[in-house]
Amino acid sequence: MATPFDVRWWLRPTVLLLLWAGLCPDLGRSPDENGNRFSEGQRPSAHQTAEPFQASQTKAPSVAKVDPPSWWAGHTINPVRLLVRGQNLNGARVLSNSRALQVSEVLVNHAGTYLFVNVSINSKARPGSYPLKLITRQGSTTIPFTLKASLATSTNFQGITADDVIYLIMPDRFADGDQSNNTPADAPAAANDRKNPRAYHGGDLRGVINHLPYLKELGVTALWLNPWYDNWNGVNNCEKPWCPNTYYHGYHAIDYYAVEDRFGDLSTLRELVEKAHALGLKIIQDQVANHVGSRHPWVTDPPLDDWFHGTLAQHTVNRFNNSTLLSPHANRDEFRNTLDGWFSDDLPDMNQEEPEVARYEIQNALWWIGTTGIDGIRQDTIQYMPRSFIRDLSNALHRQYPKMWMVGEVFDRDAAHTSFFIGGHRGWDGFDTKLDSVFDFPLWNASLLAFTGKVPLKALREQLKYDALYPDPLRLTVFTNNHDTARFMSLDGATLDGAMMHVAFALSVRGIPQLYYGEEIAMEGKDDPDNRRDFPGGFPGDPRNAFEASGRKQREQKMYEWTRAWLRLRAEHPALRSGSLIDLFYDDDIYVFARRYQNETVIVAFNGSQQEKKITVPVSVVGLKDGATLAVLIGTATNVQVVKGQATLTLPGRTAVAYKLR
Ligand SMILES: [Ca+2]
Ligand SMILES: [Ca+2]
Ligand SMILES: [Ca+2]
Repeated sequence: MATPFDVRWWLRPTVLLLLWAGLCPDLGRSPDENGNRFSEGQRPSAHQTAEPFQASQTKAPSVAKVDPPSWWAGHTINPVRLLVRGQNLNGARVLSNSRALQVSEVLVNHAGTYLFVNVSINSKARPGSYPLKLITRQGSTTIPFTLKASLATSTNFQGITADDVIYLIMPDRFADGDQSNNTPADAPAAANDRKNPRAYHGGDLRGVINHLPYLKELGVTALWLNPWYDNWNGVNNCEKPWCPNTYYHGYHAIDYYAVEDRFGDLSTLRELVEKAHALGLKIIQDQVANHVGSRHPWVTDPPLDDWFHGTLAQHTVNRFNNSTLLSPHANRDEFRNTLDGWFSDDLPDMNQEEPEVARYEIQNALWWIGTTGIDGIRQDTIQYMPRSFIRDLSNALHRQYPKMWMVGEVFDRDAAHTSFFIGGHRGWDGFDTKLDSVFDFPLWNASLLAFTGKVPLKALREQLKYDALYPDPLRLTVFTNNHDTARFMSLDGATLDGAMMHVAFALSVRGIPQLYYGEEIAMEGKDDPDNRRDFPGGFPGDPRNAFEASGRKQREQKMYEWTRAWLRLRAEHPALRSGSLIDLFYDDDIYVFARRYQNETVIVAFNGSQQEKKITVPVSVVGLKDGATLAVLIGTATNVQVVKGQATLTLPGRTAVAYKLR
């Protein structure tokens, strides 16, 4: 297992190289230059430039790509380590022409196709172009590199708290704001087909920008977009029911440093962040450090032999035996399969225990934040990466951006499992992941079951008691649905009033709520990809526009107004955002809790039965005195007087009511 005391870790070739390098006074000390000076016999690593390969190298070097292409002076990561992709790089030396940059620790792979180099940036260096020179015996070329001015910390990198409500957008399915990007030159016509739920539909960043006022008016405060990394533009064909398909969802990156060309470009993304911030909306990037797409150039030509766990031809596939990640009694083979197995045959698993991979991915996370000004990260499939890496990534984010926030997807319905991954406490393995938040899959599951009538309402309270496992339950991300789960309205037992209670619960219980696009108009959709339907009115030629009241059906409008009302209530009452949660009443049909913060108390009541219910709730336990009035904030109920420390609430069937002490 990946513990800090694992002897195998220290026997890894790269670690040996770094240890050895640290003992060698000659390495990394030259101010302007540091090539590979070691004879092959000295190099314990398989990654070093190999002299025998140089003999067969007859052509001049060339550079095709530099990751990252830019960095900042005064950054907490200094030196930054560049990964340069090219040809004929064996034996390369790298030179800096400027005193602002110093290069060291060059490493080239066997094939001469990748070069790593450290670049130390003088803290007083000014923004601008700082090309590096790459020289081999066969010739020389340039490594383009720039220093950027830092974005303002007062308006960017704000992090996410319980004062926020997140709205998840699948960019391809929300709104098409730029039809000119729908047919890239290298894409077959079948890749863009609104009749195929697995093809691109044309949605993009411009579409999100165009609808920022709609989102502001709805009342959410942060947008999480599914990945905007560049994905392959082609179409997969096969004889299976899921073909033809595309990577419209964005989870198969072919370039960790590029924006999907169908969604826009880096300047469109920056425009989105700036315009969102101007409206008080934050932006959350979906990052996927666990794996890349099988069309990534690394897959046929990896930068290092251990860059991935296995190869396209030979790898294990994750059996998703997630409990082996939690259990101290898991056997090594099962544990390693869950960490190292490919998420699917076309999602090569990154090896974060290779220090070069970890460093690459941490820099990549920070590059996106610094370049775009985003406020948070949603980290995909986070549990399938070593807990030491989650910690190192979290620490690196907070070191540079103190408010930065990352939520991890730990898709599991057991709170013992999800709580193991949130930061703020050490697991049995000695690790504190420092992870800011995890999605509350256990509570999502309980809410779906309760509000579709499959379990009694007290099941909500029975789930919430396991908040005892979390260092701070207010940091959980409570969600109603996401792009991987069937929409509420398409579940067995779903009704509009059930969906309304499900949303009201997420917006009033402890934690940071997250809604899924279209939920505010009660969109339907079974499992993936049916749960990713186009937002009505977001696309050219749509028969109606549900972004406007006039384009909504009656039930859509009812859901919209309800959702907006609860969002406003949450914004107006600190108790609903930051308050402690106190159970007041729970049985098969009813759940009533109070949220208390400083002098404010809000009481929220859910009646899951068809009948009106009259219940007596002990409100003296939350400090309400006789003669006080509980005033209705939302819901069709009447104000109530507190008598003898109790309040008798009359709750209409199948709805939620919120009260406030007056
Ligand atoms: Ca488009
Ligand atoms: Ca693309
Ligand atoms: Ca993994």
